[in-house]
Amino acid sequence: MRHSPERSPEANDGNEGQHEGKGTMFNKFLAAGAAVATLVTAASAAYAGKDLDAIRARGAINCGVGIGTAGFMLADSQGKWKGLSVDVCRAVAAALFGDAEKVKYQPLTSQQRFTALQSGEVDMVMGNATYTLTRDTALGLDFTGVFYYDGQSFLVPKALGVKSAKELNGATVCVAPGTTTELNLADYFRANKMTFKPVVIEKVDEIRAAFFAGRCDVYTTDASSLAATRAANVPPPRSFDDFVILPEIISKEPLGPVVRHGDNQFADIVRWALYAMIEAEEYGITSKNVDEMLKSDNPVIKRILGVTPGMGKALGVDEKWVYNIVKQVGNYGESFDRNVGKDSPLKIERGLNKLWSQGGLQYAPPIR
Ligand SMILES: N[C@@H](CCC(=O)N[C@@H](CS)C(=O)NCC(=O)O)C(=O)O
Repeated sequence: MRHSPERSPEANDGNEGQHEGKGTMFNKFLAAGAAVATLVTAASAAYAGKDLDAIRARGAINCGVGIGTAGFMLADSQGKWKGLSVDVCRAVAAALFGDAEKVKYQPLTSQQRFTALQSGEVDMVMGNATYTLTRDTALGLDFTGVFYYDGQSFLVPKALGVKSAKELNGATVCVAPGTTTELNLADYFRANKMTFKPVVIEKVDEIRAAFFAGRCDVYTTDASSLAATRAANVPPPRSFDDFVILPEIISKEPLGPVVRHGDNQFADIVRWALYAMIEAEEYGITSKNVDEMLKSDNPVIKRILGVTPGMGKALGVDEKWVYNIVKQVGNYGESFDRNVGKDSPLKIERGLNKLWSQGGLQYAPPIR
């Protein structure tokens, strides 16, 4: 069932079929369109799962996020959640409801996030969760992509005089439980024949407080989170420049949206909402120019924005799903720059998170 609808749309606009005679294109187009319509209807009916039904009936997505990390997930003084991770929840709501505001945020610690997802307390987790085999299988979860390619590092006070992670033998290290961080830390020190004393604290604000109070020499987590901590959480009179992130990146931390096993259609919507943000950046579609782009002659852009219908129907959402995401949330690059990149206090480089076409790893499969 799932295979058939994918095959037919390939013939749709003829822009990759140079080997085919022009005269046959239009007929193929009509035939393919009819086949897609039939198959897509059957597929959507078969895959409308109970999670998606419940979300639709509720009228909002329950999105699990962290406790509070600048640039990624942070509630402002009005209680409005903002950040790159939050924007993925908003993109899913824009695709599903045409309204990025239809999200209820549930702050969760690293220890709570997957249990909350398994129990149905939340529909998806945007808690800077690393995509790993055991989480994807034994925990009964599904990662639907990678919204940020990260890696683990170490934050130390400059006064410690340490220049490399290799100098951390015997250090006291603050770390959160239930994380890949905890496991990598042990592996790294063992591999480098060093010892450490862990200080394990569940809540991120309490970890930061412990670190700044000197209860540990080092704070280790994803480099993105260390950059956020350094930019937003250093208590005066000390400031940003009193701390350094060591140069070693000791792990791969591909951070992804997570859903439960069992509702493939909802997983598809979460997967493609993120891909839509990435694809929009690749085709130069921004929140500022998306209305202009509706008039584009480019068949790819017409299909992405639903001017040529079909993609919304295939996904089981409104044809304007990508338009709504880009208009209300922005494309991936806009969200990155605004929240964690050059237009934010964090000033994180795009690095691995550049588009594939610009030397990075961010790559969306085609919306077609
Ligand atoms: N990516 C790692 C670590 C992610 C993680 O949960 N880190 C926590 C503890 S430092 C965090 O940054 N939470 C952010 C927050 O609660 O705002 C994982 O998936 O295990």
